[in-house]
Amino acid sequence: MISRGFLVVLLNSLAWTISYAQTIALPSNVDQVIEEVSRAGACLAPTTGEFLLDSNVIYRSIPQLEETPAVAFDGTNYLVVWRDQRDGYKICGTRISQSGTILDPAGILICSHTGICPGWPYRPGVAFDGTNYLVVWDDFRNEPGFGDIYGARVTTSGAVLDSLGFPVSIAPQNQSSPVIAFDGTNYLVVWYDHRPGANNLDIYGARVTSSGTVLEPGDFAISTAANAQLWPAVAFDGSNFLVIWSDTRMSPRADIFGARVSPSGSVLDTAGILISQAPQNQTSASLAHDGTNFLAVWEAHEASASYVCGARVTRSGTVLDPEGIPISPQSVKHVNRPHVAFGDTNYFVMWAQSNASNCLVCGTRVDQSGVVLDSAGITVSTRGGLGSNLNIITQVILISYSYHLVSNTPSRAELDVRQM
Ligand SMILES: [Ca+2]
Repeated sequence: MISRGFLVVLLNSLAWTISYAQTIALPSNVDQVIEEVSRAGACLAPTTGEFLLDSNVIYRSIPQLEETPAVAFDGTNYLVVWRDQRDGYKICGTRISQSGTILDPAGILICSHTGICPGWPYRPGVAFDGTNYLVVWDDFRNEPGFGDIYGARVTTSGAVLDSLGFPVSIAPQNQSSPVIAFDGTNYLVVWYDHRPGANNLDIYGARVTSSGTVLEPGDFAISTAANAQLWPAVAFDGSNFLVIWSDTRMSPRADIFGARVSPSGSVLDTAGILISQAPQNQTSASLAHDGTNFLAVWEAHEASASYVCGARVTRSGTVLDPEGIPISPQSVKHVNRPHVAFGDTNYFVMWAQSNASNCLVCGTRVDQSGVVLDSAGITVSTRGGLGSNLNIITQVILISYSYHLVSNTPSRAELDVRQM
């Protein structure tokens, strides 16, 4: 029985492969599975190159979960991190080469709820600064039930430089679900924050240097609008960060708002930028930048359906698609967890969707003018889970959709994607 799963998609930029990771929860065995899919050839069914991410050594198979993965790329390898419940809660990671080799088959223990780092860590985020990775997570070491944000640097060889983890924010109340981006000098860590009190969540952030110094130990507010701002996403455009989130200031519905943050930590849009105010809820936002504009995507909920919609946002914060771009097929009535990344030419947007019998992971290219190129959707994986409960897939994360052609045939990537 597959009870829960997630997906990480890595596009191999050299060998024309897509890899994805999937948690499969079995009654007596829980392992994170990475599958590699060759993009060459007509058959792109995800059946080749399967291997266990962490099949031995410190991670014994017990009926617990791995969940909430995040991944970054260092130019040579990927670092995948996740929350692992086996033998207690911990943040684990492994490096994966572009050819799909697990470089740390024993896993990298980044933070554990026992011993040196008793923080019941959860929901990691990760980014790369050109030298090291910074992994951030929810951490409950200071007060049970009230999370803080902690971080630790991990080298490209997989060494954890901050074995205790360091606090990014230990403000009162709960700090939750950090996301992270790097601007060439510093990281910006962003999370949603319960400090105003129940039902009035806000978006906060802090910059962290490459050496692990928190530049704003007291952090700073990015949005303190009325009601709840939560589940942020962040990306950097070469000049500023854009942070977006789900926002209930016009309660009861949730809309998508954003704000730019300068590399010096100034919030440039203190009132927020309204990105989508469709009639019902907009949630689960994801964000990427194409060198010119951002593309924000989110779940757009209707009375008995949910779709993936998106909008482009300029560097100056202008929303180019205020009516929203329908991205997932309108014939598919239940989608969730969209994620977006940018390649050399187009965006790739992924989501989980359900039909009568199973869950699929599907996607489409979206060009820089906002045109959906694969309007019927591309099936990325048919192994998202069994049954029609879309909640089986708890995470779908596309981390790097960048392809570098080994020949001068740029249409090949497009064609190969279509063949999926
Ligand atoms: Ca608020």
